[in-house]
Amino acid sequence: MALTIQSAQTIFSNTQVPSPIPATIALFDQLNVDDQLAYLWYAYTEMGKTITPAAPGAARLQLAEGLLTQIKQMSPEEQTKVMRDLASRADTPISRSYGFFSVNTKLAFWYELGELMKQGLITPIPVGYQMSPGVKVVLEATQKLDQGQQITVLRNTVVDMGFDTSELGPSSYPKADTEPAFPRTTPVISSVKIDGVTEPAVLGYIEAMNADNFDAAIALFTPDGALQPPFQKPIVGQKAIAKYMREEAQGLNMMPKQGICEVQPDGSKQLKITGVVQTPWFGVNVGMNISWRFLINPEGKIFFVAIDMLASPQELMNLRRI
Ligand code: 45D
Repeated sequence: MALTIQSAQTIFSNTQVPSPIPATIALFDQLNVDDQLAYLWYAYTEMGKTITPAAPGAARLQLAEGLLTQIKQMSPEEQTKVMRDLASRADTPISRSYGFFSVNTKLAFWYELGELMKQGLITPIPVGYQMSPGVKVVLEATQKLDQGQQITVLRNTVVDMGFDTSELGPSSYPKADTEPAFPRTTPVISSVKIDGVTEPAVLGYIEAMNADNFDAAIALFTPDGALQPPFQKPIVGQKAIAKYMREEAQGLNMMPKQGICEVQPDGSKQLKITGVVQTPWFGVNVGMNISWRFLINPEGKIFFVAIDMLASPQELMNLRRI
């Protein structure tokens, strides 16, 4: 029987618990634009009391510099309009340029805006803004999340801002191959040990990812293989996965802890592994509880892997099918 991505997506689905992250983002989506900006500002500054992202490197900031320079020169009213346009995904030149940024450049752009706000060079919240009760509801929902989930909410809202450029064709902005590298914060883990798992493709995958060796990781996939990031559709094919990894998987520390492996009648294997991932933005200060669900074909190649954010630390133990 041929493996399909559709059936692969459902492996171990009965061990999964719905994540509170989409529920929080759904509440956020219902806010009006000013409330969204205010929510993000409060959430970011509140979070900043315990954890702050690492400053993006100069090479990364340079990609956002053109926009930042323009915004710095604007009046407070114009600055507010730019932020409203970004949050409402309006079709403006700035909102388009932002839409072409990679995920990490979008984050770097907002990081720098935040710094400029602290220095008083940019207005954080529209003048005369009055908070609506809805903002409090979303803030309270956010406080119940763990830190890994909170930074995921922030990241996803930042990614969704700006004009949707996916239908516009390529832009002149540097992307993919020219993505600046993230410096690694902790030493590379050279030998991977996962309780209950000896599958070479899985161990090799983690080892390669922890060294940013994406070519080695990609070589473990079948040509039609797929990778499904949290809350996203599967990315299909080695080339597309490689591009995604260069853009979004640099500098991640992956620390799988335990897993199970079930061999199927056709010789394929289904594995579920849970553990912790650290992003270079927050280093060792924030651990994200995640799972990997692998489908390995009878030849030992990765046909499918899904990465899911866990709802709670208890879910790290949710490996067996009921
Ligand atoms: O004024 O095996 C606001 C894959 C607006 C690869 C702001 C993976 C208001 C395969 C925006 C709030 C990648 C899928 C200011 C594994 C305002 C694989 C500023 C998983 C100033 C395991 C906000 C990787 C700012 C994972 C600056 C799960 C916010 C990675 C900054 C997860 C937020 C990474 C930042 C995450 C968030 C990174 C920097 C969740 C970073 C989050």
